[in-house]
Amino acid sequence: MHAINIVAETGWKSSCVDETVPAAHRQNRYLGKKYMVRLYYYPSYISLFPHILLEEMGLEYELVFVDRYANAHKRPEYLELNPNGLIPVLRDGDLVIYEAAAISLHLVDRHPSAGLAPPLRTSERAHFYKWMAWLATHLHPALSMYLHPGKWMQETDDMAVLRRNAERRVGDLSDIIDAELASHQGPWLLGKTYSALDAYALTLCRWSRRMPRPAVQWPHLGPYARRVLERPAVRRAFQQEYLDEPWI
Ligand SMILES: N[C@@H](CCC(=O)N[C@@H](CS)C(=O)NCC(=O)O)C(=O)O
Repeated sequence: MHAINIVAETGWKSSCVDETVPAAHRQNRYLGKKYMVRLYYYPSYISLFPHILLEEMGLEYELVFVDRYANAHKRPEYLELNPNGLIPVLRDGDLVIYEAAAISLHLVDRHPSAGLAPPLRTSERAHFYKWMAWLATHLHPALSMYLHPGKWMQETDDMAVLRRNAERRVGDLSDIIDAELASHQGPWLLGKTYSALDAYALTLCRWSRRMPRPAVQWPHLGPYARRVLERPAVRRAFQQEYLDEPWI
């Protein structure tokens, strides 16, 4: 049976000060029932990617809201889970794992019947790994630099330069995905097969929505992102995170 509980770690609730997050996140209560799988998330962060996969897989899981603006992700109890102090973390039984791409690869391997990755030892699987690495090492960091230049630069002028360069880089990378989609004309990044990659790509497309040229403006990337967004599992994840429209 598919069940989801959105919980807030009790120890973190007292210092919750974020006004930008819907109150519903704060009203969620830890229900006391221990689920096998827990995803520590913050709305619209890269945790949205494994969140979509959990919905696609129909697993029983808990979402644990990490109050980023109360610095819950920098507290010792969270740093024990992820010493980088970054969201997300997945707990799966005794396993605690961070890095969204690694979490997702673990989930697709653990639940092969969900069919969110091509069969092992095939060329398609190799391309799946290639795109997973590409999204994690090219598009994801370029968007992070555009959205959070202050993580890398101290001076305002330097931040502006970084942002301009990151914007150009996101544009070049979007051209690459757009060309890939144009080349095979399939509905999904791998062509005919919907996979975990599509959840990753959609999450990153969403991050570009306020850029001068958002992903939806590319001729193939735009319709592709809208197609991913139409999937019921994706809609459920967006709704569970109370994400505002425009979604992409
Ligand atoms: N490479 C990491 C990146 C994780 C990451 O940067 N998370 C951001 C949100 S998308 C975060 O936790 N930011 C909070 C902070 O930097 O304090 C992954 O894919 O999991």
